[in-house]
Amino acid sequence: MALSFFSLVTGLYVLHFSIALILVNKEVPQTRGMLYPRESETREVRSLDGIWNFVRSDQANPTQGVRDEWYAKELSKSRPTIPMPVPASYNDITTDNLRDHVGTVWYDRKFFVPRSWAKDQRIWLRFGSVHYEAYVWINGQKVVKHEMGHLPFEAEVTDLLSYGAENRITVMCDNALIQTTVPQGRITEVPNDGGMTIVQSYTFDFFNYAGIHRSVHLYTTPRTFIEEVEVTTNLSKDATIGEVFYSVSVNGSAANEADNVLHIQANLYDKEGVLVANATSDGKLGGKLQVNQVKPWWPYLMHPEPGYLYQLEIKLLATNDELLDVYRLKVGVRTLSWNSQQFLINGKPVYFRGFGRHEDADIRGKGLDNALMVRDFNLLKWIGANAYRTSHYPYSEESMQFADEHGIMIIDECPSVDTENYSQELLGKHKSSLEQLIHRDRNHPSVVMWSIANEPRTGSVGADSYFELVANYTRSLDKTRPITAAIAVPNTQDKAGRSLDIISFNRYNAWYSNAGRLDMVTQNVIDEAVAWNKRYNKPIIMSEYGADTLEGLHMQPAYVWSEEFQTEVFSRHFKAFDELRKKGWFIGEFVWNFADFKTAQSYTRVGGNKKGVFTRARQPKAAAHLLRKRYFALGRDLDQCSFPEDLFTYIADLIS
Ligand code: GCB
Repeated sequence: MALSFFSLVTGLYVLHFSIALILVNKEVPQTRGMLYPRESETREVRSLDGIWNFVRSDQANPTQGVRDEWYAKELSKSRPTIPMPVPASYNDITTDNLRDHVGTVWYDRKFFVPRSWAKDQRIWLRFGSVHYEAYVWINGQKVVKHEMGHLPFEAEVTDLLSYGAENRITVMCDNALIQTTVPQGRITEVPNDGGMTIVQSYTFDFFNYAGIHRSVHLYTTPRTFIEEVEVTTNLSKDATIGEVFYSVSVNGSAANEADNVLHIQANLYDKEGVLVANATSDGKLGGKLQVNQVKPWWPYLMHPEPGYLYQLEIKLLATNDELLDVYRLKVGVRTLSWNSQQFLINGKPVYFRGFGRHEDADIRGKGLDNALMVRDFNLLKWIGANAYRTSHYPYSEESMQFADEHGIMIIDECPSVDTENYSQELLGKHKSSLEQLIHRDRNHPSVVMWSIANEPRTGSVGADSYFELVANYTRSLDKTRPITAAIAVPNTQDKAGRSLDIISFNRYNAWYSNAGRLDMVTQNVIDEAVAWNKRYNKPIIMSEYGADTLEGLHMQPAYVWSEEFQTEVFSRHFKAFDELRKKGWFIGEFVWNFADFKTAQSYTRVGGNKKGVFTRARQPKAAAHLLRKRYFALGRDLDQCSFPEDLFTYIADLIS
């Protein structure tokens, strides 16, 4: 049978097919350490954020700086520099065409290291994220190289620093995306008016902002220190007793001394700072804390006190009880479970009402911005959302901590978007992106699901084995959370759904299909969700729907791009969702998008993607008010939350 199949296909097809078949499950590097930098009685943290010096390489000669050793001295000695804020994307800072630069750019700055840091401790340099690839030098010495945006990396720099003296850090950042990066892109040489030029293209629909996107820290640890903490939690059936399982790894010489039996003292404090549980570890540096009368972690609007967090204090002690290191982190006690119909938190079925989002803003691009983050969470709560997907890459660690505090559930997505041209190399990078993501985010109670890709080409040859390997790998790293992917191919063509726990689908009825036809939304949404469920017998989420909307454009009757149209498109979807909710397996609705965002230039985008419910400046469009009424109505119906006083505007006492 195989023979006759092969004889029917072309040589190229056979080659592709066999490449797909020989994908193997190779090991990927495992992340170590990388605890979020926090001060304690044994640790100091210093920020290197601020204005750095910046040079762009000649696009036609991206490796010149490495060959000419620009890192060996101040950048300004090699090239004229310009000031560049860190953290920020560099693209929208200047008034020239830096926005569209392809290839490498360089940053440097000087900093002092205090004399006191020379004493018996270790110093680490940590980046929250650099997009896409980073090479780092300290005082001209190579420190670390990291590929993959949106994820942290660090290296020990103890022996490279000058103590009580000035030091220099140099970073080269490369934004080029090719077919084996995550996400994928293409670099081509194209004729322009002056000869030839390098062009970066990609199929995904957001601007490829680049640079040092998140904070840069130096931090100290003792010689022997807490390198990793992993926490999982459990609740008794009646939700009165909580269990916190912790496991710690230690790095340092004391850990290797035969006569030194290191142990952990773990203390758990409630919000008021009262000690509610403590334990001393076994020889494996792990153990369990039991919390009576526990306050579980609940999502926003599912409980009067959402986002309840305890503080876990981990003390590393030597045999003689000498205190070696202390690290503290917040812990939410909750359980997750799922079956072919439902997703449950603390035993209660969840209905997700949320958004796909982007880290995106005017001027700073994808740079970490606390003002924007706090504003966004205020808007999420104002509108009554209980969840968002980190479409289409990991968001800042600070925002994950904020989601924990505020009870916002996260579908945590790796940076694989529009995945195609499956290859062994891509598979390795894709798995690594998930490994780094899970290592970073595994302790966040807000993270309730992993999304292994957005709109992968799951109808293509090889997609089945590729996604089976990616999903199984993800499961091997974390069995406590379900796995999804946001799929856009028709369900009849999809080959990845069988490897997922929850099916998410993206569809733009009345926009990309049947543009303008508001009468062609509701039934299509119902039919497609039913078809996905029939095919896989798994819970279904609509992970994207929406319509581009230019704020201030009004048209009655509704017409594409107007505020009326977006409002109507939402309303037609709501009707479908309510029908689907009755079926028991439809578990969530996510609008695309929370806010307008920047894309590559194209004739389909006016200044970017305008499907936001909020403008890029984070002000509501008309549809935001409608969505708010729905999300709170769902909250009241499903979770007995109360309505905000200003949810309905008084019209007349004739209408109630
Ligand atoms: C999608 C993509 C998202 C796009 C959106 C759109 O399906 O997942 O990244 O921005 O459609 O607006 O086209």
